[in-house]
Amino acid sequence: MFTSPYAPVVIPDESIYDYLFSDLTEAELDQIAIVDGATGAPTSYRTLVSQINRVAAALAERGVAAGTVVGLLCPNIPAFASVFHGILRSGATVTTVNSLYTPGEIQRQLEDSGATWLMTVSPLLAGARAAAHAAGIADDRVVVLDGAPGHPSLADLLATDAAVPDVSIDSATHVAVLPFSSGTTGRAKGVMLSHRNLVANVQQARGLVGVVPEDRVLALLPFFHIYGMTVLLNLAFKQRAALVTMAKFDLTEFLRIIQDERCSYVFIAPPIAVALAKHPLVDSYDLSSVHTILSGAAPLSGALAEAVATRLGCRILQGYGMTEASPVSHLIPIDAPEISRDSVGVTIPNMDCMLVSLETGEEIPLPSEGVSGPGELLVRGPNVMLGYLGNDQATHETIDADGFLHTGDVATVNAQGVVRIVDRSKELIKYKGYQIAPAELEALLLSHVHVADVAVIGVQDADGQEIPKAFIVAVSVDAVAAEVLMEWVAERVAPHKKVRVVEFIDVIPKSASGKILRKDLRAREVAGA
Ligand code: 4UU
Repeated sequence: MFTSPYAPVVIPDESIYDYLFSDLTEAELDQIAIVDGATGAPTSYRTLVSQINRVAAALAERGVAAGTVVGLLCPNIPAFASVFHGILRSGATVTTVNSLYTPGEIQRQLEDSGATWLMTVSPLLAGARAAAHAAGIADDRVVVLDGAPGHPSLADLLATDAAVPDVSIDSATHVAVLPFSSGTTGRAKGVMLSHRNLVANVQQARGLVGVVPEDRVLALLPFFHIYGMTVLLNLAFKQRAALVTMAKFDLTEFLRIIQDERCSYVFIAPPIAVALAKHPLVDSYDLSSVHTILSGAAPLSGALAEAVATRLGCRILQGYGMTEASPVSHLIPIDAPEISRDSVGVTIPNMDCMLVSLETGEEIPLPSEGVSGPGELLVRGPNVMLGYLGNDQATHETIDADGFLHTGDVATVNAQGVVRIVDRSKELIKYKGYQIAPAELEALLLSHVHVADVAVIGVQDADGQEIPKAFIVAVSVDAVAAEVLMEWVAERVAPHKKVRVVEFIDVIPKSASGKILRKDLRAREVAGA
């Protein structure tokens, strides 16, 4: 076993609201909490906290309470912060939905999470309403933040004069959020994260991330995903920094906002590093305000990290984690230039780790010098989820009797405790840092009349980024063109889940028990390349 080189931190036993906002000083209340990147409009901590409390009061007045699950389908706009924390303050649970989801995908998450309310914005209303109706949620429980006829709006909620509900939250057991993740196998499942999980992860990571009150943090990564939720929405507020929101990625707008809003700390996923290293547009903007970039959610090569740091004249860090760990478990700390940018840094405080051999399941010892052999990374700590909602089997397959979360990632560790992610043993595919569950695409493709069998794996594109590829057994030779199948899938899934390469194959390699042998397909892919 190995642990953090840092001393443990104290994790307060309180709700995420109390942890983040209850001790704001008068001076801090006047600071800017969040800026709308599109318009430059600022919101102070005072206004933010007031809105959170009024949303909580208005929801409680309408019967929302502990046990209620509220879906939140909203891009990164300042109002996200008010309603996200308002829902939590009411004692209810938030399930954050990817704002690019199709109506079918939204409906599935609403149903799987047991949501009885949905909050969204008017540009997403058509799909949101269709999904809500299909999931049995009536219009008076579909809040349209910016207003729409027949629906409550954020202004309606803020107009309440009801008192903030007095909810008692047992932080260790009260489910705060239900983000969805496929984990090591199968389809997306609701990940039960408690208030304590969320508090813990900010407390564990904040010192190493090093965001300070003076920072202006670019909030481009979506708040609905655990990276944006913990590291932007929660950690930046705890540090009393200002978040600058960006609702959707566009390179020109990204560069303009950094320049005009003088952003100092930018959190990214690796594809943005590719753009920052290579794109000519980058030279047309003044990015001198940026002192640090942190990349996470997918592998970042050391060479790419160096290229970004050199071009921008800033520091680059890498973080690693997963939804099931709230998410952070490893970070390159802000003040550790000696740690290789090829690595994901060291274990954060209050966590234990272990590497186990993929072949034997035996523990791989921490080397006294040099680097260990590769093994599956297991992590344990106060940020590890309570479990998957309504799926004890998946929970027990993922968290073992000793409390270790099996990440499905293959890592090495050196004598200094620096961890490198070298491979992935689970099914999961990451496209631009977003999850794709192969099982979901396989089930969809199998429902196509011309598809007899299918397996989907992640392969690398020319920039070294991961894309999903489908190996397809057609019902008959030349039954269907690859483009037709890709188009058919694209019409049914969120853009990040599109199948980007198709190869027809005679038979899908499977084990005796019928499991797809993904490693054989990966080996075939590597041999082909
Ligand atoms: C190689 O993507 C995330 C969490 C991202 C995160 C965590 C801590 C970003 C910054 C930070 O400081 O969660 P999920 O659940 O969407 O995806 C989890 C999976 C991991 O199991 C791993 O396979 O995403 C992959 N992953 C990484 N892989 C996440 N970060 C990395 C990384 N290198 N740095």
